[in-house]
This record gives sequence, C-alpha cells and structure tokens, in this order.
Amino acid sequence: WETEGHPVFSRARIGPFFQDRPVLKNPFLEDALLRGYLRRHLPEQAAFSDLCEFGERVASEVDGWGRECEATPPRLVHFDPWGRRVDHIVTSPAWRRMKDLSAQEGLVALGYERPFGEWSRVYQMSKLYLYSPSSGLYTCPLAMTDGAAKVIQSLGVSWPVDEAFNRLTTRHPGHFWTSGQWMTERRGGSDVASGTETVAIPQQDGSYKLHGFKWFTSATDADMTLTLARVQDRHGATTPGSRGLSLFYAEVSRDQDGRLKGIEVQRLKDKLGTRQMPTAELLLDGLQAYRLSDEGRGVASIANMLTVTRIHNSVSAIAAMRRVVQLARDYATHRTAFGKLLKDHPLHMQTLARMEVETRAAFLLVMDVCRLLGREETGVATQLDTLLLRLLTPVVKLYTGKQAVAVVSEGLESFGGQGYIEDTGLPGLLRDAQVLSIWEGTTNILSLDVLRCVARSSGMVLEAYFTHTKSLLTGASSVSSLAPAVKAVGSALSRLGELVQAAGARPPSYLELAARDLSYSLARTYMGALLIDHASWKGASPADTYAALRWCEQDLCPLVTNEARGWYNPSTPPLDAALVYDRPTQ
Ligand code: UCC
Ligand code: FAD
Repeated sequence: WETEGHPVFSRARIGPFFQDRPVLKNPFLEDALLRGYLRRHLPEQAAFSDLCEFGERVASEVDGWGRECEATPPRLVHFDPWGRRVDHIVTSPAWRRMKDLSAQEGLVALGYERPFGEWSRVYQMSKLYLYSPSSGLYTCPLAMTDGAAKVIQSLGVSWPVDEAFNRLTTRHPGHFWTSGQWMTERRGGSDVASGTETVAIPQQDGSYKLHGFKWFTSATDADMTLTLARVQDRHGATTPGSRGLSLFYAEVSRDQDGRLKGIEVQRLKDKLGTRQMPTAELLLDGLQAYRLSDEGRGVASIANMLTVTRIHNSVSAIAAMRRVVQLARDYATHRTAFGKLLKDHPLHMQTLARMEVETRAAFLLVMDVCRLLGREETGVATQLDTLLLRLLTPVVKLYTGKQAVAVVSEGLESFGGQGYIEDTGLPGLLRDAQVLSIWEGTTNILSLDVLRCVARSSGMVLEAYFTHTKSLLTGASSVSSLAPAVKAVGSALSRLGELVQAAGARPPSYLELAARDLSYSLARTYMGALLIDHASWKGASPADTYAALRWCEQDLCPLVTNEARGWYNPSTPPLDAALVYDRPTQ
C-alpha cells in the first residue's frame, strides 16, 4: 500500500487502478446478425465495402461529433444586439457537420437513388442503423426529410415542390435541405383531427397564409416543412375534424433584415433527452404555404410521411439496443468483479444474452419492414406485401420503441455505477430511447391504428399476416433443432387465429381493450417466425438457432393469455379506473 514511502492514496495520488472504458469498435464488423442478414439477402460487395467503411468512420470520427452535439445543445437567440427580433436557433458546428455528412453518405438519397433495387431501403436503413447512436440525433431530421420526400413523390414531383424534392434527396451538402413535420398543436398530438387550430387563408396567387401555433416542431433549423391546417372559406369558416384538414408545404426563410418570414419561435423545449436537437414552439403568423393535398385530405396525404418516419424510429430503436449490447459485451471483457472478468460470471452473461435475443428479434422485424417498403417502392410488391407493410408499420414502431427503453435500461446497469454517469455517454442512450415510444404516435395510438387498418381492410391484413407467417416456418420444418420454436410459433398462430376470428363478433369496447395485446402478440409471433426463418438459412450460425429457441420460449401471445383472464370484459374498465383513482366502483 505504499510506494516510494508514500501511501498510494495520499495528497494528489489517487491510486494506481483506472478502469478501461468500453470501446466503440466498427459497428458493422461487430454485428454478426447484420452481416449475416445482408449476406443472405443483399450479397453485394459494393454494399459491404460501403457499410464497412462507414462503420469505421462512425466509430473513429462521427461518434465524437455526436458527443459534441450533446455537449453543445442548440440555443435560441430571440434578438440581435440592436433589439431586432431574429429568432436564431444556434446549432453546434458538429450538428452542421452531420448535415453535410448525411448528404455525402446519401443517408436520405439512397432511398431514392435505389442502387440495389428492391433491397435499397434495407441498405439505406442498415447505414442509418450504424449511424444512429452516434448521430447526435441527426437521424431525427433525416427521418422527416425522407418522409417529406416520400410524400412529395407520392403526390407528384412538380411545382412548387420539385426544387424541394431535389434538395431533400441530393448528395451535395451545399444543396441539401432537411424538412420538418409540424403536426402537433397544444390541444393534441394524437388526436390531430380535433387538435389542429391552424387556419390557412387563401391568397390571390394561389398560395395561403397560415396562422396557428405548432406546439412541438423538431429539428426546427429545417429548410422547409410539411404541416396541416384548415382552409378558411370566404366567410372565415373552416370544417372541423379530419375532413377539414389539408396538407401544406412551406419554406422556412428570412427577410432582408434576417427575420423569419411568418414565423416566431416562442421557445425551445427543455427536454429529458434528444437535447442535441432543437424542438421549438412556433407561432405561425402569416407563413406563406402551398396546399399539396386536396382539401380535407391532409391526414391521408401525410400518412406516407408517418410510414417512413415510423420506420426510421424503429431503426433508431434497434440501433440503440445494438449499441448498448456492443459496449456492454466489450466492457465485460475488461471489468473484473469477485476475482474474475464480468464475462466469466454466468449470471451476467445470461443478462447480456437476454438483451441480445431482444435485439436480434427486433432487428429482423425492422429489416423485414424495410424489405417490404423497398418492394412497394420498386413496384414488385404483391398485394400480400402491401397489406403486410400497412399492418407491420405501426406494430414495429410500437414494439421496438418499448423494447429499446427496456434493453437500454438493462444495458446501463451492466456498467454498474458508470452506466449512470453522464460523461460516459451512456445515460444519453436511455434518455434518447425514451422518446421513441412517444413521438410519431404513442403505443396506444399505434395499437388503435392496427385495429383500424384491420377493420378497414375487412380483415385482409390479418389474412396476409397469417399466410406469410406460416410460410416463414416452412423452410424450418425439417430442421430438428428448431422444432420447439416452430411448434411454439405454430401454436401461437392458431390460438391467435381463433381469437381474431371470434373477435369479429365482439363490441368495439372489447377490441379497444385488446388492442395493445393484439399488437404485442402480432409482433412477438412474427419475430419468432423471422428468427426461425433466419436460423434455418444455410449460412446461419448456432447462435441464430439459440436466439430463435430462446425467443419462442416466452409468452408469444399475451392477447390469448389476457383474454383468458377476462381482461377485455365490460366489467374491467370500471375496475381499472377504481384502481387507478382508488375509489369504490359504482
Ligand atoms: O412526432 C413527430 C415528429 C418527431 C420527430 C421525428 C422522429 C422520427 C424518428 C427519428 C428517430 C430518431 S410528428 C407528429 C407525429 N404525429 C403522429 O404520429 C400522430 C399520431 N396520431 C395518429 O396517428 C392518428 O391515428 C391520426 C392522426 C392519423 C388519426 O387521424 P384521423 O383523421 O382520425 O384518421 P383516420 O380517419 O383514421 O384516417 C384518415 C385517413 C384515412 O384514409 P381514407 O380517408 O382514404 O380512408 C386513413 O386510412 O388517413 C389514413 N391513415 C393512414 N394511412 C391514417 N393513418 C394512416 C396510416 N398510419 N397509414 C396509412
Ligand atoms: P396526448 O395525445 O395528449 O396523449 C397522452 C396519453 O394519452 C398518451 O399516453 C396516449 O397514448 C394516450 N391516449 C391518447 N388518446 C388515446 C386513446 N384514444 N386511447 C388510449 N390512449 C390514448 N410533433 C410534431 O408534430 N412534430 C415534431 O417535430 C414533434 N417533435 C417532438 C419531439 C419530442 C421530443 C416530443 C416529446 C414530441 C414531439 N412531437 C412532435 C409531438 C408528439 O408527436 C406528440 O407528443 C405525440 O404524438 C403525443 O401527443 P400528445 O403529446 O398530444 O399526447
């Protein structure tokens, strides 16, 4: 305990031991499942080289920029030194570097250049998956930019949005634009139909002036936005509800004095996470805008944006899970407790293995939805693909959003106290994960969206789901090691099928109470089938088989379990309310 005659903990001597930090290595090379998935579906050398190079850059350079974005959050400057209102959102140099990088790497453009045909979305999203946890949340503006480009493409790339489309999808940094998505107002972000008070006043030249208040607008340094408003007629009247909403395009620009045209930034939100990125409250005070949809078709027209941003959200969720697992397993190789490395404690390994199984299942679901999107966009989608894409988009978003919080939280614990210390960069992963289940539709809202799309397709989306999930099992029928998993998924499918059949005759109140469990059951069962399908591929590893078996040992169908408990009966809501408010039932 002494060196050179002094105790090791004396004066400025703080002892000889310093723990090595977890090391971020090339996330592409570190990810066996990603590489296996691509080897199976997109065996293109060009894609591998690009992802490998990009992964290297993420680890060696971009991750540092991401940390800079966190350390230098955006701030709002309302006035210039001479008192003029300017509403400047000042962002960090690192944030602006992210914008240039995003253009150069084609992080949006790839979805429109389509270098690998129907697999281009898988390729683009793989790149975003490597980038996301190091991006300083730049993935947020990229999601909305991609969503806006998709909406414009679906409505027609013509004036006044042809220039915008080129800019959203370019690879030239100086030309690149990002877009916002301004939907939420103070009265409501879920119930957009009742919540939107913004009015659009028609102008002589065919444009509109928007007046209203947007309560949450993220990445507000965007160059343009898509937003919703109600067109006023000659008497100043508007149509209430969803039928009164139209979709508008507006550019965010400044006048000669540097003032924002038609916008005042009320303030920036003080957020739990996503602090790297500005989220503002905006007064729209005569913002010039152009109507893109037919009058009253606003929600239906922005739905393409919701599909794309919800998929991006899911990519960020799996990326956060993968990142924390990669760091945790590295840490376990050089942190010692009770005389051995963490990796040699079986209980610690069990914990990491459970996180790994969650991450793998989520990864395969997300990539499958990207595959479906790619097929739809290249015109090769079958009717089954299209129905599946509609059903699985809310399912993947809601399920992975919740999983990310659970896995990242568990991941933080695997670093012990250091997982709670800000400048390790680890807590930010959890704070940023928490938003994934809130924005772009909360878990309940997306569960109700699942119900609605089932009802509107007269059950065809579920038929597509059952047909496709069964087909995923066929390749594994001869693989004996997967038999228990195949049996579990088969049984979940038939129990789910019976219940769904019977549910048709149930009242809406029953379906509403069952909505979240239905979505979870669809997600878990489908993820089981995807894990089995992947494990039965000839290039799969024993770990792939083990992951499939492990996943399928859980309750794949909480819908069936909770139905048997009577949780969706009319007697339940008053009991729930009585429990929550702890008051007697009537
Ligand atoms: O949160 C936001 C941005 C955050 C930053 C971006 C992050 C991205 C990820 C980054 C990762 C790091 S922006 C705000 C997002 N807001 C929401 O997601 C709203 C949540 N609420 C809903 O989704 C609701 O379900 C509504 C607003 C869509 C419900 O409105 P309505 O008017 O009651 O909807 P209806 O009546 O059900 O549908 C109206 C039309 C129908 O078409 P038609 O009229 O042809 O029958 C629907 O089929 O819209 C169609 N529709 C859809 N189509 C509605 N939802 C969808 C859908 N999901 N897909 C396709
Ligand atoms: P509410 O709609 O009031 O919901 C409150 C709770 O009630 C939720 O748990 C919800 O699930 C539940 N609930 C509501 N209705 C039902 C129902 N029918 N059945 C069961 N449960 C229900 N919005 C934008 O438009 N653009 C942005 O750029 C943007 N950026 C954001 C950034 C951040 C960091 C955050 C946190 C939010 C952002 N939002 C943005 C807003 C976000 O989309 C909304 O907050 C979200 O959609 C929820 O809406 P709300 O806040 O009005 O909640």
